Amino acid sequence: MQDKTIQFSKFLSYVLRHKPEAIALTLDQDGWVSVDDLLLQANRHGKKLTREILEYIVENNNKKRFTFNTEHTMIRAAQGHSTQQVNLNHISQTPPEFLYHGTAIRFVDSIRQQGLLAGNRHHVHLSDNTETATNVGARHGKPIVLVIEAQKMVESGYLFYLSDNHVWLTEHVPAKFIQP
Ligand code: HQG
Repeated sequence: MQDKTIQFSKFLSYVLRHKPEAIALTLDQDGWVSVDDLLLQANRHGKKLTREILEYIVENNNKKRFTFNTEHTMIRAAQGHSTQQVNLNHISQTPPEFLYHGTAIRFVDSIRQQGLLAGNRHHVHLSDNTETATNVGARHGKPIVLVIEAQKMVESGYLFYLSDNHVWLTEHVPAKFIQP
């Protein structure tokens, strides 16, 4: 099951975050799509995805990347969208005093100049613990964890959101809120 689910999980990230149109899916503004439609279109496009595999992935995905509604009739990606179809209506939340952003050492000079940019994603992703941030940074190279003065950002009017899977999101982190 494991290998197969990693492949399906990547496929789900692709269609639920980035390119729903690749399998003729339309997501609603909050990222939801009906499970029936997803299974139908996936299978029409050659992916032998079943309800059972979907249940397994949503439950066991290491980062809880996908969420069902309570009836398990709808599914969405918790965060990480780039498709213009979605504009997640996250409720803004008060973050802890500090949040952490893991990145690769080679990006630091640019980040210190421009601040943290969302890039292709809709938001900058932050963690409430350094361990997660280190793992996120290590995806890009030798990791370094930047400390973000989240509370000071709030005092300056910046908004923060918490995704279904506990990733802190904000649109931009100006360099002055990144600790030296
Ligand atoms: C960097 C994974 C230069 C930024 C993880 C990062 C996370 C800059 C990279 C989620 C910059 C973007 C997001 C600037 C930002 N100059 N580099 N001004 N501003 N960067 O993958 O935060 O597996 O888009 O530091 O667990 O690494 O997708 O963002 O290194 O939660 O579920 O540009 O992705 O989750 O890389 O990761 P990414 P990220 P999933």
